[in-house]
Amino acid sequence: MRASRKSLPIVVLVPLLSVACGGGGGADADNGGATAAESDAYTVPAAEAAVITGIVRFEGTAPAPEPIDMSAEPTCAEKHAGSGAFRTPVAVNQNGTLRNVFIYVREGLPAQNYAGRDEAVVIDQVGCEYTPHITGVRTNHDIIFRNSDGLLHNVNTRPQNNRPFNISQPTSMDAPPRRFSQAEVMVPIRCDVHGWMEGYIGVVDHPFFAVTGDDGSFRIEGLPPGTYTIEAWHEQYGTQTTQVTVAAQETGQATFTYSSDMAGAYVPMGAPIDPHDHGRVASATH
Ligand SMILES: [Cu+2]
Repeated sequence: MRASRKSLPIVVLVPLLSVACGGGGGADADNGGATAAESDAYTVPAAEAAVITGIVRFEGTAPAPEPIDMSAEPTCAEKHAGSGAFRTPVAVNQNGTLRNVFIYVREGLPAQNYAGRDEAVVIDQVGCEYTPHITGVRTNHDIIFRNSDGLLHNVNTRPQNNRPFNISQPTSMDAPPRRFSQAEVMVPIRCDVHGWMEGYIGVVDHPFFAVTGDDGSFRIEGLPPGTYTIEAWHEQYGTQTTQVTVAAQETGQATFTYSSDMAGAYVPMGAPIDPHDHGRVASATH
């Protein structure tokens, strides 16, 4: 439905993008486009900018990591020598928090072309795993798929609202940058050669997102003052949302708690995201 309404601008954009990506100077052409977009990007003034920080806790007993048999790929198996290779969809940190949770502003953001997070994100294939496992990226920003293993991988993306692509990477290389034009949480990526390889990309049309790491915390800064719906997404335990109101220069807190009881939760994939508070913009009360 949405696609048909936007068909005109897309028709104009696609030839430009394909020229930019297809030519030998693809990276330069893309950067040129990004620079033009960045020049009118909006940075929330320091006197107004707010921060939302938080932590993702985990309660209960984490499921045991599943060993991966990489014996068919000695190059990858060697990279896991000693520790072994495991699937860890539930990655619990030492401090009882949950790693690999995608956190983002889902609602409440005044519509703007926000500055920030403009650098290309790199998703590497190392030891027959995606690194990072969970990646956040802005719409129309570069994603570089890297193969550091020197053996055949392919990157098979399965978006529902974006154009899918499937890149074959026969040896160590960087693929030309790819982009998603529509916000979508999440886009799964798989390798058809190695069935255990899986990752997820959160695509949002603003820079206010994070992925929890080794301490389960996150920090989203440079926000306009406002009331936001913050969503947490986990690949096995689904999504949770919370509302946080922040005033200028204030730091708000958001805490999420997942538990082992949530096994079998509904995990949304491909949800289109329109995070903006259109009413607020229309009334121009800012
Ligand atoms: Cu692979």
